[in-house]
Amino acid sequence: MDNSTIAAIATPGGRGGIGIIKISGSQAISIAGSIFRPHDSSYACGHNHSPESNENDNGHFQSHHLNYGRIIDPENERVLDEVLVSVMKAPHTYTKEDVVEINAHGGAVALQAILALVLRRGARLAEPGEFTKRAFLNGRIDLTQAEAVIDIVNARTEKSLQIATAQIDGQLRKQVESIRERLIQFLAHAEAAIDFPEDVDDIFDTHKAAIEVDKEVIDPLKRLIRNYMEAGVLRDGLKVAVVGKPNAGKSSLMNRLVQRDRAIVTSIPGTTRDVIEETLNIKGLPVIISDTAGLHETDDPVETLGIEKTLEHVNGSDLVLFLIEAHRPLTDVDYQIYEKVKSKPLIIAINKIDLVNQNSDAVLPEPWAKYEKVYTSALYGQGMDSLKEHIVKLTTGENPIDLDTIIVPNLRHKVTLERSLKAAEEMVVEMQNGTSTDLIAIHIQDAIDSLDEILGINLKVDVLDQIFRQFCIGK
Ligand SMILES: Nc1nc2c(ncn2[C@@H]2O[C@H](COP(=O)(O)OP(=O)(O)OP(=O)(O)O)[C@@H](O)[C@H]2O)c(=O)[nH]1
Ligand SMILES: [Mg+2]
Repeated sequence: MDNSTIAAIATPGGRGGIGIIKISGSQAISIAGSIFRPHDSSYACGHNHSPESNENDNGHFQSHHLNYGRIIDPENERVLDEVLVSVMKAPHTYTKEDVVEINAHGGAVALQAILALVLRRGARLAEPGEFTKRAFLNGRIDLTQAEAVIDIVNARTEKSLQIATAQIDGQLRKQVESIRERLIQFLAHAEAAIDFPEDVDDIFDTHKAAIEVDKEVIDPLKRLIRNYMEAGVLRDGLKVAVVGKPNAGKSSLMNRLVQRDRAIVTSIPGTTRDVIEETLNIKGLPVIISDTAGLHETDDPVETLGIEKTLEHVNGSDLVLFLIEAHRPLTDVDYQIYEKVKSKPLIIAINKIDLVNQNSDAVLPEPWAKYEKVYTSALYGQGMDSLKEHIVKLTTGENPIDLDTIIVPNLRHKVTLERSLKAAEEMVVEMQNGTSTDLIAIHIQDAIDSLDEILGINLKVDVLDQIFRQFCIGK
């Protein structure tokens, strides 16, 4: 493993009250010691504070304490910022290496200057995710926990954060390990049967094993994969496309939901040309809503492009909000749009309800009746709560999943679990057919190998790099 000392700005860019520079590695403390001058000797454990004499002075800081002082460039004695420095000695740190965090107050320019100084003193700029990668390589966390760090950073709402935090406890690892453990037992039996073919029936009862694999391997794998599907929208956001004919009130509805004038509204049909996206939080559910161009036949090339984009968006969405007008009969255009969206989870919003007798029940064609419908007035804000309730209900069902207990794999895990499941299913078929034990053993090994990828056992370097590249710098 690379044992260089790494450093990065750990706080997001832009203006902020404080910014943090993180340094990790065997030289972290000596580098920090060489550029830090304590404000008051009482903070500094009685050491000499001339920067030169602090060079490589590991005893200069108290571990797990905040040290108050200034960062000084030893080459020219220039003060870069007033800081609080925390020093955490290995192994009880995030990376299991010596870690120093410099809390600076002077804004982005001062942060960059301090980072440049730290790099000049011998550290190297950390790659994205490198701190977490070291925590993994040094055995402090397993790969599923490392990946949960990415999810926590990217969490869009409290619910997605809750899911990611459960993963950091190592729940997924425990489940995967227990399935893997069971597969290893089957493999041991299969291999014994290969070694002693004359006793194969005593050693390895394949019919009994098939039933056990079904219950103890296939079922739990399927459950984990299903959790990914169900909780996926909580993590990644639910994509809702608002569609309807020109002037139906799509942009008005979008603006209502996000509570600001995000999209242009006019009484001229064909106002919206490009797809406009916004994220909002509906009862903890992250929703990415997109307002689209009104769908209809047109010769206008710009509008045609907008319509093509709309249809692409419909395909990629999790749910479609189909707007029709309450005060006018349905037109051919409405029917054409319906044909394009009917295979999607759908909510029909009967908009402009303020223009008709409020109690009138819109008469919709028979096949449309099976979809949820809501009456809205995007102009006056009527029906918005009901619309939000329908969106949540359609997404999480009547019995929302219990976020406290659910174990949710990420996409990488899900793909790998599916591979393991496929191998397990093939294994069961071979067991039931009583085919050669060698073939069964190969499938068991395949199923184990896939689970190893989740746990980070024997993982190829490029896979590891790919995982950690999703992080931001400083994490
Ligand atoms: N009375 C009434 N008028 C509405 C309602 N919703 C939208 N409108 C009006 O309908 C017109 C069109 O609204 P938009 O929100 O621009 O409609 P759109 O579906 O985005 O239209 P395009 O972008 O052209 O496809 C505007 O004059 C709105 O004020 C509503 O609930 N009631
Ligand atoms: Mg519009």
